[in-house]
Amino acid sequence: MSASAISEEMCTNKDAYHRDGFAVMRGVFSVREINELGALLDPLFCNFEHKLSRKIRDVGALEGMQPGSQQPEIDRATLLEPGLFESAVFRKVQGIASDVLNHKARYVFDHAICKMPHTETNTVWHQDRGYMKANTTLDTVNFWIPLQDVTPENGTLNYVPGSHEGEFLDHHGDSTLHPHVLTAEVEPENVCSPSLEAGDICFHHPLTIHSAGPNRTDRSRLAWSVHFGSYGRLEYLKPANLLNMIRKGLPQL
Ligand SMILES: O=C(O)CCC(=O)C(=O)O
Repeated sequence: MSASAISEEMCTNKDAYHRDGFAVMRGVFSVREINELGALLDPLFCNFEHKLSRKIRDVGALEGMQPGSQQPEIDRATLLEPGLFESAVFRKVQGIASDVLNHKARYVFDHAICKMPHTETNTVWHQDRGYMKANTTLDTVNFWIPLQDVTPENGTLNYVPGSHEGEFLDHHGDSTLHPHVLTAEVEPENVCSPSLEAGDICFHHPLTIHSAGPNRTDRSRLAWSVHFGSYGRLEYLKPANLLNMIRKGLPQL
């Protein structure tokens, strides 16, 4: 898709984003651009069981299952492969994020999640803000970039439309989940699960409630998530968050 076609479509997408808390953009990347992204991400998942760390885990490999066999995840894949910052996908998505934020978009965070073939692992209901420290607000826009077609059968995202207008929910762990995973108690009546082709993207607000189901197909389902904000990595230290940290640190008077 050309830059001018993207900006034309952007008005509609911004309206959808503000109304629903998420938007879908179709045909953003060429096959070549998606292949370039795959060539950077795929090697990071090799020998996965030898790479485990605080940022690298398999949230589905419970009860003795082999790490890497269910839902391997890598936080800040860009630390392992800085070439991701130079990719066409990153550059285009940063441009779209600037349009959504009405401000130059700076990188805040990224993670890559692979649902292996026939994994029953769910990405449980959450708001992305649930993974932030309490009282930390991030005014980011969070992109989800699948590297192949996605449908409910292989674990596309499920969104609760309009949930970004609601409250920040309590997030907690659960004895049936990997220790990294946090979830919110929700019983949504209305869920939207967009089917996308490789080259399409979704983006959502940090308070939008979402999840993703198992992968019931023979192919793995890889997606790269990238978050952008006006303050970049300093988003965590913006004045509102610093004030909260200071308040929390002060003794009760
Ligand atoms: O890829 C997934 O399964 C979930 C991704 C997600 O929840 C996110 O990027 O916010």
